Amino acid sequence: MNDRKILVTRSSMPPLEEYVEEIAPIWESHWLTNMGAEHRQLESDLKRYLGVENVALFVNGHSALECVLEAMGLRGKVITTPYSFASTTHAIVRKGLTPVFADIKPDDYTLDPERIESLVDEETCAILPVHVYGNLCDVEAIQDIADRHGLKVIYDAAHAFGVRRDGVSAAAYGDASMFSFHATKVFNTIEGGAVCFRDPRLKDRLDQWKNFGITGEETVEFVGGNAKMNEFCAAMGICNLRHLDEEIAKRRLVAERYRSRLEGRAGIKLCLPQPGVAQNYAYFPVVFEDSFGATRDEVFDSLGRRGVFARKYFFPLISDYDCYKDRFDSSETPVAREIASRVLTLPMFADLDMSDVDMICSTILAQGRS
Ligand code: T4K
Repeated sequence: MNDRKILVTRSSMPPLEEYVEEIAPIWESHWLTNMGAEHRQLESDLKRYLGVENVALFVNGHSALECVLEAMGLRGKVITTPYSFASTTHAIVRKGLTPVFADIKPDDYTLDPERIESLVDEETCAILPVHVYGNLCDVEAIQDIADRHGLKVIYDAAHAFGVRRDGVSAAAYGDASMFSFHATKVFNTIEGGAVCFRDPRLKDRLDQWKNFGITGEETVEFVGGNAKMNEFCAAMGICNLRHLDEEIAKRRLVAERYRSRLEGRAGIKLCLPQPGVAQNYAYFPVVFEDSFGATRDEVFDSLGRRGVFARKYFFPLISDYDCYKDRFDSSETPVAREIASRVLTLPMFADLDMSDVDMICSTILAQGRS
């Protein structure tokens, strides 16, 4: 066994000199946070990169999601997916809203529009789907349901930065989309996040919610929190954004190598590329079916013995968490429950060596029947 560890991801970082050059002016200005020059610059860089009019930056993706739910003044039930990271449901619950779980599609693991409509009632105020792994939700079908019932659509796009369909970025769909810029994401600002939104009137509200509800030097109109991105994180984002397309291109080669080794093997299910979608290759999920001959947990353990730390994103299902299991029944979302029990996300980052990809694939295939 070798001592080297291969983790599920590794943060992208710009050349050190580039970052130092970016932060050097801060030693002149002494302006460290509260919407300074780097913050303003990153907002405008993101508008250009994403092709959207409205962006608000946040200290992290989770706070961004909580803030947009609050700033929209939502009350009642929110239809969402249990197949996600804790943040998605926690944001709903922490804002005093009630999550209602709909099942996911078996091919790309995003919210199944056919499962949404029967859950809508007079208390429903919004749909909160997740572009999980960077797979785009069925945005037209979801918007259609929302329009018919007067619901808001807020996307958890934490995984979907850089994803485009027919040239249109994931940020363009619904009333708002939340992106995470956490260290583990395709594009990072160390910690950080953003909301892109349709109604420009939300901009002031979001900026005020993230700054204690302060609306003027002597006026505080809302009970807001503190969720501002600082200048050092914004500077990291400005640098990382310059290298993003190159990073995604490298991730693509890694994904293609995994695919060439694993696709078509009995019992191994991979997400299919979506038509017209330029992916960001954020994650590489593999689902192990019974015909593979080894369970997901057996594969996980065998990789661990080779120093490869894949992750079970997303297991357990959110509705099975200790804090939720008494309120929800995961058997009502059987597809999500099934995928959560069988999925493994393999190491995926721009500089992952092809020889390591080969070793990971060989280790997996050695566990299988064929
Ligand atoms: N919605 C969705 C769908 C999300 O996936 C997330 C976050 C959010 C909302 C909320 O966004 P944020 O508030 O986080 O911006 C990680 C991340 O902490 C979390 O951001 C992410 N989703 C989730 C899927 O993964 P952990 O607990 O698995 O992270 P951790 O510390 O085990 O790190 C995973 C691997 O990443 C490590 O093995 C190595 C690598 N790593 C990690 C860190 C912290 C680095 O290379 N550098 C680093 O600095 O949650």
